[in-house]
Amino acid sequence: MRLSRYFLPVLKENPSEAQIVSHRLMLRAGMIRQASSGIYSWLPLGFRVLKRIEQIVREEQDAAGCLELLMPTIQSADLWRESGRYEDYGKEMLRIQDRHEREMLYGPTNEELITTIFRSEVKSYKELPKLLYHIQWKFRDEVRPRFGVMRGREFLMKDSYSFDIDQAGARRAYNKMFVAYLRTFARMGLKAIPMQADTGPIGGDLSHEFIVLAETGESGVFCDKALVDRDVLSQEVDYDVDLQPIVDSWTAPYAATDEKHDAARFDALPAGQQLSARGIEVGHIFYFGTKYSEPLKAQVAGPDGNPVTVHMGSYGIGVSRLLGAIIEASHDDAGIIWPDAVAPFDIGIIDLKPDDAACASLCSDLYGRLRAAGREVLYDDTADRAGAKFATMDLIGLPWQVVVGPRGAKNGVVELKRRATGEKQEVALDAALGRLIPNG
Ligand code: 5CA
Repeated sequence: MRLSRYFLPVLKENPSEAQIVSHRLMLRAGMIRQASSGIYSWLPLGFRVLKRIEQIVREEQDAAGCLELLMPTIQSADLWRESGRYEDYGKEMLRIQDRHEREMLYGPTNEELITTIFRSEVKSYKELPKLLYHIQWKFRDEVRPRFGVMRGREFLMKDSYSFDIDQAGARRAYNKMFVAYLRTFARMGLKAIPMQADTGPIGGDLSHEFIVLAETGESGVFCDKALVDRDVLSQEVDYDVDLQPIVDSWTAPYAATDEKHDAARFDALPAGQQLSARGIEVGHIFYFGTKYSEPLKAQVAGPDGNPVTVHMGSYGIGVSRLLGAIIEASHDDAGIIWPDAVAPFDIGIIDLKPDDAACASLCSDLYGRLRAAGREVLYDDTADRAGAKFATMDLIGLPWQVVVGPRGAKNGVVELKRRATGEKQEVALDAALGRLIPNG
């Protein structure tokens, strides 16, 4: 993408409404704009990151055997009356009337709707287990929408739902999601720690929140330091085997959010192992047995032909919130530092003198070859000052920068900069391509 043709409205000044660094940087980098309180438009750069995050979430759900579908954002109030949650949900639920004065709502979550799909279509225990998910916008009329996409009113969530014949089956589903979540967040360069958590309006008695440690996090958390630097991705996961040992290895050390904090257990840890911090909840998984299947009559015929009420769980990831969490975890004074796996572009090319023939020709050659090799490139071919170009490139945080000036261009040399470390190297064009094209 040539920057001259792109839409990247960067801000030089810090927007006054943004209290935390991720919100500030997302506005400054031209990723989002507020449409109304807690509701955002996603501009091209932000939308690219959102799509990449969504894709990682999708790949890990698919790998765990979860099937993607898509339910609507608007739901019928009657459905929620059936489960008994219509009144309970209170003011957080956005209630709407259609032209026939039928009561509708903008879904804050989908337990009810998925359960009715299940009960209409699945009749026998032989069709179980089933794990279904979608990635869809939600609306919660939060009392205090704040911190940009971190606590929005409209936000993108991945929510999965499991259906099993009994509690043991539901536990297997829970464990699959537990392990899939560890992998999902690790692939985005995040250290997310599963912690015992309160179940809130979703309900049930088993739940874990996945927490990214950050000073600006809204939750107070307590955990054993041993959980912080664990390697997650080096081993392949076979979702067909019993995952309980992996889950146990994560849940044995102490980790809880403040609502579930057990001071006695925490204080029993050696002082050097105690970590009391703040964190961002990027995922939350629940087992709630028959809380929804009972009132909504989601039953299948069991092996003896008698009806059995299915056991369920639900599993959420804050897809749009993850952008904020990643930026909180990965930035410096100059701007965002995107982990390679979620960066909006892999490489930024800075042409320091686009009206110089040698510069322009080397840049377009480089641009063409990188793109031919499947790399995503943002090519700054604008007539801006060098200082402004460097500042923008640092602000938007692409993992690699290639700087091309007239002197280097004459000799076929470019400067390669790794955004994360700031390390710079003058290299010949072919050597740069070698670094920038994996297995190239
Ligand atoms: N039905 C269940 C699981 S699918 C559920 O709704 N869980 S939840 O309430 O915990 O939400 C799932 C995830 O959505 C949270 O872990 C959080 O990462 C994200 N989330 C919740 N509220 C907001 C919000 N206001 N803004 C941005 N993300 C949010």
